[in-house]
Amino acid sequence: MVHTVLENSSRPDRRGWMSNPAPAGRTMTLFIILLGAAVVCSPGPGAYAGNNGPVMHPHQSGESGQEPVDELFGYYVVRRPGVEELKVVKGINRLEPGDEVLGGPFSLTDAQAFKKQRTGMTDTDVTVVDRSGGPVQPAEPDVVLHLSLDAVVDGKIQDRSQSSFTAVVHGDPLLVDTPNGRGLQFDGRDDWLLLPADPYLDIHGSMTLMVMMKIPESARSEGLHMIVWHGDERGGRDPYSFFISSGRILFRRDFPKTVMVGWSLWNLDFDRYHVFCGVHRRHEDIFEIWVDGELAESIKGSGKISYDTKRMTTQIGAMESGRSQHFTGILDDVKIFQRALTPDELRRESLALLGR
Ligand SMILES: [Ca+2]
Ligand SMILES: [Ca+2]
Repeated sequence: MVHTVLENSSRPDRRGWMSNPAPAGRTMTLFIILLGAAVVCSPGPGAYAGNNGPVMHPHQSGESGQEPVDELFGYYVVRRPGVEELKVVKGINRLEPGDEVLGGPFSLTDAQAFKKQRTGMTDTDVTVVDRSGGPVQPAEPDVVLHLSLDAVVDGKIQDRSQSSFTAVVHGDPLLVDTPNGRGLQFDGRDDWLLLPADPYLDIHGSMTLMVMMKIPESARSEGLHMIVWHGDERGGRDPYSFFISSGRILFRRDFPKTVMVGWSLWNLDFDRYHVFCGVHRRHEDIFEIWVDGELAESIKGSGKISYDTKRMTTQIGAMESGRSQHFTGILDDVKIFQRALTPDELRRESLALLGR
């Protein structure tokens, strides 16, 4: 069923949305069918274990300087049976039977633009519609995880990003009032959250970690406090981690050669909530720490993750499945983006969390 519909659909050329579909679209469509079939036929969440990982478009990383959008995790614009508005779907494995793919894979921004353009075309084709409505809602930039930590239901926390993950709560972190509704207070002993192994969180390229939190003054001098960790049982093989150690906040990636950027918490106002970001700009080989929307530290560093990461999980507030580095303090919001946010976006997102 999926196959029939996809075969009938055309895949517009990335550089010419308005033009007629190029002949190459046919090949691409077939490729999507094959890839789609492979994903659809694979059993359950472990589907990626035996595969070769994301397939990149060799020509998409070209002239524009934009990062490549891969077939598995890019955004697609689809017409879904029974749904009037065109839909933007993230990831080819989220296509549903009957979906007609109009374009993709795109970055989120491109997908929104494409959707808008197609919607406009349909309107003029069919009937004249007054389009003097409000401004276009800005799209949230490639966020793959957003835990607002406002509620815990049956020991679980719902992710608010398009990924719709469920985080499992371990221990008994306390729900407390925070600037953004509520947050979770971790006791530093046995409280932590587990997210599933999923390709969305298995980020190898550019990324942004963003956390709004309040930490006790003791963090200035003592202890190891894990905030966000991605890894498995192997030491020194952590694709990303964000933590406090010896009075510094650190963003680290093991390639496996470690690259780490840190910033001293010595002068931090511990009575307030702060937004910390760890950013990796792969194309520029830069690692950054941002504090409350300002660049605090940056270093040059590069590497390509050279080990298997497919079964790795993401954990909040501890590492190694809750065996070490328990976080002490309050987490209000945790966000992960699968690209490096621009300085403007970092400022805007941080200040929005801080309510300024
Ligand atoms: Ca919150
Ligand atoms: Ca506890």
